[in-house]
Amino acid sequence: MKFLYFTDTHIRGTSPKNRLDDFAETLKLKIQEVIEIANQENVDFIIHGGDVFDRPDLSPNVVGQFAKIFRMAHMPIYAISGNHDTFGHNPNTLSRTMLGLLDSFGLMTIIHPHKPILIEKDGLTIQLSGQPYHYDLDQRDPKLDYYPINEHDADYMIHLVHSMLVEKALPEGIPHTLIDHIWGTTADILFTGHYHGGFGIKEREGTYICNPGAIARVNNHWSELSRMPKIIVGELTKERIDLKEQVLKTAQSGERVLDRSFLEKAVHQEEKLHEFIQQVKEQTEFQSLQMSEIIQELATMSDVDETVKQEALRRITAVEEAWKGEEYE
Ligand SMILES: [Mn+2]
Repeated sequence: MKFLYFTDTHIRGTSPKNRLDDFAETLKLKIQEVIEIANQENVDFIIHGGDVFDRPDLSPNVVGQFAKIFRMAHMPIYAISGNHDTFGHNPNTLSRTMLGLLDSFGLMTIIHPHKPILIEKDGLTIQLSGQPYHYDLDQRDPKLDYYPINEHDADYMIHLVHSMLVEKALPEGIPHTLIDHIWGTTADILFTGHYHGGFGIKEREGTYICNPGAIARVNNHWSELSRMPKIIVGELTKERIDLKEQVLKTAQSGERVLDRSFLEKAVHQEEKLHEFIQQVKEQTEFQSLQMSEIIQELATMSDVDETVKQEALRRITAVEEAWKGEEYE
C-alpha cells in the first residue's frame, strides 16, 4: 500500500508581501507536481496535514482554480484542518469554511478526532486518524492528541496532527511539544504539520515521526530561505515501513522567491496572539467571533476603564468598516 503526505499549502490568491514571485501561480505548479507524483507513483491515497487554505473564507474564484488541480488526483485525498482553515482557529466551524465545502463535494475527506478511517488493500489494513488544530494542543496531556487508539485492529496506524511538534524547545509563551516526549505514541507513523520548517523523517524502534515542512514558504525567516519544499512518499507491507522524502522540482530556491528587505515579526506576533487568547479563555467562555462582543466581555471581566473600552470599540469598528470595502482576493 502506497501513500503520499504533504502539508501546509496555505492556498491564497494574493502574494505575501515578502514574496518576489506570483505566489498563487507558483503554488499551482507545486500542487500540480504533488498530484502528478501521486499519480505516477500510483499511490493509494494522498494525505494533507492541514492549512490547506490560508484563510477559511477564501474567494470561490481562487478555491475553484485549485479545486481543478486537486481533481486531477486518481486517488482519494484525506486531510485534517489546520488553524488557518477554520474561523477563530476553531475546528467546529469547519462546515462554514472552504475546506468544509471541499469535503462536502467529496474532493477531500476531512478526518475528525476519534473517527478514524480504515483503508484496506491486499489483506493489509491501515487506520488513518487525525487531530485538527485546536487551542489546547501542546498544552494538555500529549496522549490526548498524539496517541491514537487502534479501533479497527489495523496492521498499521497512521496519525495526523496539526501541531507545534519540534525537536528543540521554543521560546516561552509558544505552546509546543518535543518529539522526544512522544516516542511512546501508539501510532506507527505520526505525520505533523503547522511547524513550517519541518524536521524530516525520524525513526525509533520502528515508530516514525515526520514533518517534511510546509509546501508554501509564507514568511522570510532565515530558515525558510534555505529550506526546499518536500513531500513524503510511503510504502507499507506486512513486513516493513518505507518512507522517503522528495524535494519538489517546481519549487525555486528561497533567494529567488523570498524578499529579505524587511524583517519578519511573525514569532513575536504569535506570542502576543497566544497571550491574548489565553487571557480570553481564562476569563470567559466566549461563544462569539464578533470582536466587539469579545471586547465588551473582556472589559466587564477585567476592570477596564470605560474610556479605554470605548476607544477599543471605536478602533475595531473603523477597521471592520475598512475591511468591508476591500477585496481580499
Ligand atoms: Mn501553517
